[in-house]
Amino acid sequence: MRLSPRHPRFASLKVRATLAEAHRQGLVVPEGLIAQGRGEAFDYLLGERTTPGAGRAERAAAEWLLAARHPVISVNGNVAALAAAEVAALARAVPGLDVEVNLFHRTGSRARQVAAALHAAGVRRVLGVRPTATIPRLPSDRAKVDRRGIWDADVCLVPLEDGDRAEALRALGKRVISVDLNPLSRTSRTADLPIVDEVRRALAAVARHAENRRTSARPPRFTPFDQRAALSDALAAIGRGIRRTAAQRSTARRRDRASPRRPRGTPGRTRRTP
Ligand code: PTJ
Repeated sequence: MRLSPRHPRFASLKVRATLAEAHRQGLVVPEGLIAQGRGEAFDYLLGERTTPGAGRAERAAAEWLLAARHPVISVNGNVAALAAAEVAALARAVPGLDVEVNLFHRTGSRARQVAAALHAAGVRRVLGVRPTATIPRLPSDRAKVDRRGIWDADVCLVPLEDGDRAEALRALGKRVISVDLNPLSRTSRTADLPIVDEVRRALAAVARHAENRRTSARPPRFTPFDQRAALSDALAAIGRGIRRTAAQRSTARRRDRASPRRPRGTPGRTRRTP
């Protein structure tokens, strides 16, 4: 299907086409398309832009990644399909950041496909293709990790995660930074530092902040982050967006009632068809 750049929803349609193609190639699972739909709905409600609250979380995330002993980003099929270039930019901006494949619907061939997408985007070393450790008390394949990566990490950045693993990582004493457009998800509520933003915008912003931060003389540190306030901010942004749209709609309705528009192509009085 050809997409016209003049279509008002071109950007969103392009993302869908990218994911659908990645699904046909086996990189993205069908469940990944459902996840994207859920994410899109929240993004729509958030105004499809980075809210000030998400911006603050992205700045703090850059600081935490730079302060970490061993930061790791976990990459699944959706993230590889949508944001491989942003993952590569982040790996360049944060020295010592390891990039690890981690899949909920794991097969060897999907793990290799994710790694290939990351290499093609410029990530030099990709861990997790052949897992060497298992996170205890986690019944899904997400438990399979790399001893040199997530297993050893003190800070894990987990875009499009599931709540179970976020909990399991925290139980191991790791700091968890999530990226999830749903402020109500268990992942967002479990993470120490939830970023409620679209994954490409979020990773690009964290990379930008990390680049800028590296030139400062002040050593990076684990600045305190108010997780609950961040989630309340996101919910408030959704509420404001809905109220604003509702107000615009009722103003338009009042205007229409005051001066009703004539149907197109009917100058003067309209004739009723018998
Ligand atoms: O590749 P796999 O096998 O590891 O599977 C990946 C998926 C995404 C299918 C798997 O992790 C999954 O089922 O995730 P969930 O439980 O559906 O959660 C995904 C979360 O990410 C949801 O809360 C969505 O709102 C959110 N989300 C979806 N798309 C985006 C997003 N958040 C940010 N940016 C997006 N583009």
